[in-house]
Amino acid sequence: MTFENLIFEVDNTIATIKFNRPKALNALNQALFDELDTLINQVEKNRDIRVLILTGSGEKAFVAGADISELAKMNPLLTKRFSTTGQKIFSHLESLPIPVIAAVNGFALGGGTEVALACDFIYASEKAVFGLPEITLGLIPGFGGTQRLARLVGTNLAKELIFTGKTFGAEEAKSYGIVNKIFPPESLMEEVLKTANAIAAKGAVSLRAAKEAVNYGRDIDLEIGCRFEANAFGLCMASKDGKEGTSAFLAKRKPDFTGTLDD
Ligand code: CO8
Repeated sequence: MTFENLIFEVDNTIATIKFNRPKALNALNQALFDELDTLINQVEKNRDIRVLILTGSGEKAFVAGADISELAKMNPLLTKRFSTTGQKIFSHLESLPIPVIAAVNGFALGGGTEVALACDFIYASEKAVFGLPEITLGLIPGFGGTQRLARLVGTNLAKELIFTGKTFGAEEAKSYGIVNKIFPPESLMEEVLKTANAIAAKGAVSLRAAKEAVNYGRDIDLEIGCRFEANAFGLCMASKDGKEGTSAFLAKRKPDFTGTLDD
C-alpha cells in the first residue's frame, strides 16, 4: 500500500512514521487516520521492529491538530465518529507492545499534542510548540487529550491548559513533565535514534513486559499493579534474554540479547 499522508521508513529494527501533509501543517484528516490505522497494524505484526518513532515531515510542524477545514463540514454525529476513530487509533498506538517515541519537531497543537501524549515519551526540538487550543475554537480536545494530559500532569494544571487553550514551548512542556528532553532542531532525530537504538538493543521480552506493567499499573491500585509486575518479572526470568542478561552479569561480560520472542 502506498501512503499519501504518511511516510513510513524502517531502518533495521527502528520504524519511523512521518506525518506528511505539509500544506496543512500535517493536520489529521480521515484519509490520514485510515493510513495510520493500517500502518500501526503493520508495525504490530512485524516482529523485527523493536521501536517506533513518530515525527512530522518538514521543518515547521509535527501535527497542527485535527484538520479544521474537514471538521467544519461535519455534523455532530460525524464529529463524534471522527473523535472515536482518533481515540481508538491513539489507544492502539499507546498499547503497542513496543516502545513508541514522539520526536516533536514543531507545532504539536490540539490533536498533535494528543497523539504525542499517546506515545511512551516525547523528545522535542527547541522549536516545538505544544497546546490544546480547542477551547479557542469553541471546542474541547477530542482525541483523548482531556484524559491523558490530566493523568500526566495532574488535573489542575491540565484544566488550566485546557481552559485557557494557551500554547507553550518545549521548555515549559518539559517543566510540566510532558517532554523528557529538548534538542536543537538539527540534532533532534539523531538524538531520538540514539535512544531508540539503545532501547532496541535490550531484550524484547523485558521491554514488552516493562511497558505493559507501567501502562497497566497506571490506572489500578498499587497492590494489583505490583502483582502484575511480579508475574511479568517471572515471565522475563523464563525468557532467553532474561537468562542471558543474568548470566552475562555473573560472567562479567556484555549480554548478547537475541530479542527473540520465540523462546
Ligand atoms: N487544520 C487545517 N489546516 C491547517 C491547520 C489545521 N489544524 N493548521 C494549519 N493549517 C493550514 C493553514 O490553514 C494554512 O493553509 P493555507 O496555506 O492554505 O492557508 C497552512 O496550514 C499554514 O498555516 P498558517 O498559514 O496558519 O501558518 P502560521 O505559521 O501562520 O501558523 C499555526 C501556524 C499557529 C500552527 C496555525 O496554523 C494554527 O493556529 N493552526 C491551527 C492550530 C489548532 O487550532 N489546532 C487544533 C485543531 S482542533 C483539534 O485538534 C481537535 C482535536 C480533536 C478532534 C476531535 C474530533 C472531532
